[in-house]
Amino acid sequence: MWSLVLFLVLGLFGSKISVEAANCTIQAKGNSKFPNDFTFGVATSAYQIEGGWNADGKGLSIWDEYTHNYPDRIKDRSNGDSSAESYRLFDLDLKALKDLGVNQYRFSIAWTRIFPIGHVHLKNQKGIDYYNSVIDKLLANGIEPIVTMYHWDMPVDLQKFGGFSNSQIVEHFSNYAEELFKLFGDRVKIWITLNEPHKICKEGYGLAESPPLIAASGVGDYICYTNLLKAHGATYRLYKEKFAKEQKGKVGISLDCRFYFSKTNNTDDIDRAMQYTLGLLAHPIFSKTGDFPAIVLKEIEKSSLEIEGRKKSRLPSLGEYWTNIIKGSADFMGVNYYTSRYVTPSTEPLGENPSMERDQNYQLDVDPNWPRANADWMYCVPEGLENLLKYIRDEYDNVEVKITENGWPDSGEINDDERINYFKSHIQAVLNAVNDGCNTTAYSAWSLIDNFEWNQGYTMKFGLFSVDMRSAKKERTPKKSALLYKKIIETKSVPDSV
Ligand code: PNW
Repeated sequence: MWSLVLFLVLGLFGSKISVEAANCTIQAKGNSKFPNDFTFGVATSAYQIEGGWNADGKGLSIWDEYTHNYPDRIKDRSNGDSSAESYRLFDLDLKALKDLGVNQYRFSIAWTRIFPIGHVHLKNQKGIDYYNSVIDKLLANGIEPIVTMYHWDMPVDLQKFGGFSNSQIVEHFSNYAEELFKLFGDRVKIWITLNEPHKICKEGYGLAESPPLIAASGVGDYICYTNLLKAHGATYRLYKEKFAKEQKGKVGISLDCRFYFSKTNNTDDIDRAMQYTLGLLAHPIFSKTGDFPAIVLKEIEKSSLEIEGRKKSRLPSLGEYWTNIIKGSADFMGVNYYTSRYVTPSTEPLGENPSMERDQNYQLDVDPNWPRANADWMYCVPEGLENLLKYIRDEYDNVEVKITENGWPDSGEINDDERINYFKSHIQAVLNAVNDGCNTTAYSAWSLIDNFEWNQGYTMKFGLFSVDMRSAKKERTPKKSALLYKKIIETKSVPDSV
């Protein structure tokens, strides 16, 4: 609220806001130190760092297949075949983690490294050995593992049957998760089922921007959300029934979300955009009533029946059984925050009919004074993170939040001052939110090392450590931001200078 008012006031004096925003800063409010039990770490994902795409019996994932079959779709025609080679060189990552002094490390397990065809009856011991060794080395160094079960690398053999568009994925995923609990749950106490359902469903099953390349916006993405929510819910219930008592861990999910500002400070517009993005996943899991947000259910049903003449809503019903399984199915909310937008309702129908864009029917834009990164989607908006955490506090009963990703892309500079400004302002935004009663308990920066940035290949870097992808040794070299982050972790506060 405050920042919205502030923004409006500053908006009247254009010159002032450009100074504020161009520096990518935020005003500090309250206590200058994080609580003692607040933890800091870094995050990565398997396909982006491991390499060893076919090493030691690993099976194929949709990202192996996609990068091999469609090299033109990757900006520099690269792939994750070897990338930073963490499968072979995890000790270099461990050293970097120790140098930073992190409390936790969030990494993901490649499903096909342990179960080459996705089904759990075929196990690959070498893959199990690798993750056992990663987990044991982390723990031996006092670093808590946060394990993501799925960061976009669906086994090809399961994609053949539709991946998240086939409800059988619910059983496959929960079987996989059960094996992970059995194999690693004695030592792993923080689990994340799925990374960024929005990106999985919207880009993979709606816009065909990433594998499995399904172009069915407004239909395929909604089917994907439904199956994905069920897979998550079933996994959570399984953990509670079979493992929680003995293993005493927590299970959550990482949701990607931006904050939406309104130029006219219209809170209904803000809330509607939040419900169509964060709410689509968060409402079924974290609200008291469960199910998709009421406004989304109502509007999509109306368009489907009245405008398109369908028999039922394009947004599949979760039904009472699944609504209850999914409701309350997380011990914490993982939040991946990168940037924000302004939202303005459109007077004309937008996009194709049907499409998610048409359902949402709002225009998105940015403030010209927000500093932009070398990515067309990425602007530095720390107020967005503070507002997002406050929105979650108010909307979802102050559920525990762990920030599981937050970071800034550039071209790989060692003197990465832009990244430094981004981290300083965003970690300050988190502190402001904590000072304002938000139950945020952990922060993981994206990312430990430079890695394969999906369709952007190696042209866009997010690492605190640089990796020369062409060298055989793949040394990890700390950037200036690594020194800053080390200081933040040590002091649990945001320093004025590095
Ligand atoms: C994350 N946004 O996705 C992914 O989880 C990572 O694997 C990836 O490397 C990282 O972002 C950087 O791209 C997001 O526009 C990308 O708000 C963009 C947004 C959110 C999440």
